[in-house]
Amino acid sequence: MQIHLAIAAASLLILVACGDPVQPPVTPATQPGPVTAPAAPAAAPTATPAAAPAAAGAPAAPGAVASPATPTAKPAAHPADAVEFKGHWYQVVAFNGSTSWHQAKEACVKAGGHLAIIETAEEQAFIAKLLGGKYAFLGATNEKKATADNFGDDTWTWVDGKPFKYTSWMSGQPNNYGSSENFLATYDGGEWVDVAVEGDSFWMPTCYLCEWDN
Ligand SMILES: [Ca+2]
Ligand SMILES: [Ca+2]
Repeated sequence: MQIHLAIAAASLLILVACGDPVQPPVTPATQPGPVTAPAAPAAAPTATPAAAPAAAGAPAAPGAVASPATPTAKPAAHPADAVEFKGHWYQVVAFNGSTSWHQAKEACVKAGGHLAIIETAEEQAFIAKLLGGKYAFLGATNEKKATADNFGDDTWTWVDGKPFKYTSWMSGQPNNYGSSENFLATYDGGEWVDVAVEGDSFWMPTCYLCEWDN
């Protein structure tokens, strides 16, 4: 009886040893090498130019490197038939009947530009040639500042608010004839005269000159 018990106890010890219930579990931290996500598959092959139709425009010439669009480029404001000089664009707009300087000013603004602002001798020479002797309104006035005996250069401002720096007055002008000449215009050779808002018997406008800065 005691022998049987001893054998049973020994068998139990063997079973316990073989079961090995206290063996420390293998933790992931002890696994050799980090577990990483499977590598992303290689990018799908891009479509060949032949398979991808051009989105717009003519296809690039073979070997040509497509240049990216310039995001800062502003769409042109000037009409297609305006004339360019040093990055500015000009158009002589003729009219029949009476048109006031204010109407001319508004028309240029409505067209996306402004009555011409002449800032250099080069620009003056250009517009004189463009006008070809036509009597045109230009973009300056002294109507806000003028008085009967105050019509000097220092009272004139351009439509953008800047004071005169360069001037191209005709000899004897401005003279504020009749105390009502508060608007800038051109004479035969493109030189400047001060005129009445709709012209008068001495000077009648036949056009105005619009300018666009792009
Ligand atoms: Ca100008
Ligand atoms: Ca005058």
